[in-house]
Amino acid sequence: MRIVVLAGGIGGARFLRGLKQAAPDAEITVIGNTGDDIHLFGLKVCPDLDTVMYTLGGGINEEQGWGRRDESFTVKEELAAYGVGPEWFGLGDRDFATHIVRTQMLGAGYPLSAVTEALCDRWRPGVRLIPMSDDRVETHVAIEVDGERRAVHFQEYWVKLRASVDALAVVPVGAESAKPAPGVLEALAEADLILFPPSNPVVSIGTILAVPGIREAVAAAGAPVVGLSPIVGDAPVRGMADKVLAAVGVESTAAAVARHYGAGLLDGWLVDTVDADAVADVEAAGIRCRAVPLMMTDPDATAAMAREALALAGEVRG
Ligand code: FO1
Repeated sequence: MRIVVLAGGIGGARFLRGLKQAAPDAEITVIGNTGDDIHLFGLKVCPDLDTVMYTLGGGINEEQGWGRRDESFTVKEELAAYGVGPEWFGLGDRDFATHIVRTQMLGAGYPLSAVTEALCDRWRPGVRLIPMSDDRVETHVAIEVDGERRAVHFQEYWVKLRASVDALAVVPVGAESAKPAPGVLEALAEADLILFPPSNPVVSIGTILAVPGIREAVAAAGAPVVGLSPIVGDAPVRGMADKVLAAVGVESTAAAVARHYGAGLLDGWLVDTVDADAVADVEAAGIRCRAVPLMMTDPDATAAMAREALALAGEVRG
């Protein structure tokens, strides 16, 4: 069975671990968000691609959900000693090696998709990880500080500011002229199932869908499209998704996110049992909906969620 997953960072990566457990024989292709990418110290950092690669490859810092386990920060300390910032983004020594290899290969002319494939040769994530595009796309957030409006890089908004100020707009800079990376459209066309994991619907899945051709390919795909709500009980399970949802005028509820994607994209939507009252609303929008436990408390719970998504896909396909 060929499954394609549009994934962002932590939520998407954790879900993929459960999906692999639930469907061990499936051929899984992950279309990874690159809007979070940031250039630091002359290096290109791809947080969402690395979170998927490290999580499925066994190198992730489990508590954080990002970065490497058994990490040290000597290089970071030395950079700070030179007064070279930013200090608010925690790059560890082991993680630096990934960014050095990536930047070296990009500098040698390899596209990001080839670089990602090479990095995955080491990590063996057990899925095919393709960036949404080989072209540069960077999500910027418009905020207002001291009465003046300015745009900050997503990572500055997310990590430095902790999303403490309202996001007035979220802009995937460069998306309009980006092309899907090689293999992305083919994977969507050939998929037996397309999944939207509980990633951020705006800055992760929304950014992937903003690359011209990808939203259309998902909508036109013969495969059923099933999503899992990242919002449980009117609040994001993790992160500050509600902040960026507000920026695009979507209220922070499981039903609102389903409607945001729309019946043109989604065939099925899973909400958590606490949001069972949202099922009728989602079904009224033309999207088949079921209420099941959606907390990824451990790999078995996540695998159960993935099985529910597979079951719902069978229902809508039927
Ligand atoms: N998130 C934080 O909250 N603080 C950090 O210092 C931080 C550093 C970092 C370094 C590498 C990397 O791949 C991810 C990192 N993240 C950090 C997480 C990152 O902001 C998020 O994973 C995504 O961009 C949003 O999903």
